[in-house]
Amino acid sequence: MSKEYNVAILGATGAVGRRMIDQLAKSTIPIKSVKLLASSRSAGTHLKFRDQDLVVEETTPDSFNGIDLVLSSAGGSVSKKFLPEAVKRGAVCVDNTSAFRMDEDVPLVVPEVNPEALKNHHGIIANPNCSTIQMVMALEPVRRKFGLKQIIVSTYQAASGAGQAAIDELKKESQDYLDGKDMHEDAQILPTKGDKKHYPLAFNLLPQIDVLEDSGYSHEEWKMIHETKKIMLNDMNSKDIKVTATCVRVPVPIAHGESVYFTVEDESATAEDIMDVIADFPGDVLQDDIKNQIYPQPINAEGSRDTFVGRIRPDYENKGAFNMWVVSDNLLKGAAWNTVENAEYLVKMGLI
Ligand code: 25A
Ligand code: L14
Repeated sequence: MSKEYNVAILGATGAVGRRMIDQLAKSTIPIKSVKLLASSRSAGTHLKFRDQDLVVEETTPDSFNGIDLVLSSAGGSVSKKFLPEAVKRGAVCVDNTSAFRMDEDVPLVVPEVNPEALKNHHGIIANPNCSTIQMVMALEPVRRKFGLKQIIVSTYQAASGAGQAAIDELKKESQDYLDGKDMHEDAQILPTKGDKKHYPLAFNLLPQIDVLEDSGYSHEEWKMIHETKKIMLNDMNSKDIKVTATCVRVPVPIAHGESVYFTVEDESATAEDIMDVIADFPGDVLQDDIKNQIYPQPINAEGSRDTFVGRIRPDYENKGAFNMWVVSDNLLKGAAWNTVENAEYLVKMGLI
């Protein structure tokens, strides 16, 4: 009989954790048991896994006794505290936070793009940032066929990237704005929880995601640059593809958009060629029919595991250069689904 796994979800009550429960329920992983872990705030909460009623438990190191697989999304500091404890107890962890992504011995994996990297794991596998995942999903087929020289990306990121509380904040601000009330007091989390100032997102745009660094870039922009290089080139500082990013929060609850400008090595590539390789790539859906006004939109991407790509067009003033528009559900392919998909690959590849 094939092995069945004891699975724990750390951060089970969050925006990502709840979707992990759902994605795990739909996955091909043979499951013996599921344990839901969160902070003391949520202990005692009842949540469903398939038709089982489960009670959320407060996380302690011993929560991981007997666990084979951990899926985690409770913030970087929680992962740093608990995942080494889980590994010590024999578990393999797929972590959705930024805690371990840049560690040498931690694979950073989008299964369609670099599944082989999973073989090098030492107990922890990192899930990339949501914005990075959907960008490399769109660009990897292009890189494989035509080579990539440079990427210039601007993001249009949904509030849910900052968790369930940020979605709630956006809704409250929107209602207050429509009611003619001041919404500045509603802003408690965005642009980023840990920072000194908070600004309303409703009817607004915030060009800050995560903390701003002395370099002038936000940490989210830094992550997009270095994670892309680690995933595509296995070297976070590689110079083989030039990458730069501007990350902007927009008042959309779920699903990120990205305007991606890129240049390819093979300058004979046409926009139609780019469309063809993207359409053939597993997990990508080409939505590019300008005659019929078809292009990707966040409200249509919400709830789907796919990455949607459209508006592919050449830069007529530069050879081998293109623009495109990429949309995906940041809580699914950007987080919960990519995490569960990594776990499916670990099982399929015999790596747990
Ligand atoms: O900046 P950091 O530290 O990296 O944190 C990142 C945060 O962003 C989310 C996630 O928030 C995370 O906490 N996140 C991370 N990666 C993400 C991604 N790729 C991402 N979001 C989108 N895309 P979250 O709110 O969605 O989920 C947080 C989960 O972590 C649990 N948790 C927190 N501290 C913990 C812990 N688990 C174990 N030990 C700890 N010390 C957290 O559980 C949740 O499951 P919880 O018990 O704290 O309760 C969550 C419940 O409370 C509600 N809630 C959230 N915020 C507030 C709130 N209620 C009142 N006031 C609030 N401010 C939620 O609705 C939920 O029911
Ligand atoms: O690095 O606030 O995975 O939108 C992804 C969501 C960082 C924060 C990560 C957000 C997080 C980001």
